[in-house]
Amino acid sequence: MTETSRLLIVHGPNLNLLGTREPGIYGTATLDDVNDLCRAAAAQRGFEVDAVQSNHEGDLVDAIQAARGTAEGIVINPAAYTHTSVAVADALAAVGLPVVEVHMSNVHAREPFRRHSYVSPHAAAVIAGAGPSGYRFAVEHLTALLRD
Ligand code: CA2
Repeated sequence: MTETSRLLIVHGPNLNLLGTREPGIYGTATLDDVNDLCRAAAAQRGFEVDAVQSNHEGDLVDAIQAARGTAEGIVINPAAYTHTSVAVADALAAVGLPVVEVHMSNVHAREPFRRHSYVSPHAAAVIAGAGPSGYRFAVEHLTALLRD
């Protein structure tokens, strides 16, 4: 464990719109609400949280690479890049930190293209369909992995 006991929360494209559009699929919580939820869950377990959101694939890769040495684990909702990005998957593999992948919607009950994830092979766990609470479950699982 590093001295800082930090987690990195990574949010992919369009998740900055949370709480403003498509509440039927993604709920009414904003991205700030989700980050607060992550911070609260992490704090209960003695961890701090850095959160990043980007609509740009390379920025997500940069953030994941930068986690080496600053974070002990990563919670990521890669959003649409889940289904398309070898670059995000390679960055997660390269950084070598434990990863929990989160999707607020149940990607397996939607369009077929959402059933494939380039990220899942690099994840210790995948949580889908639990809405914003999925992030809390992810933080709980990741901190348990890191503590045990
Ligand atoms: O269920 C999830 O969390 C997803 O990762 C969300 C992605 C989607 O491409 C994945 O297949 C599943 C889309 C994120 C878009 O977020 C929005 C939020 C509010 C309004 C519009 C889009």
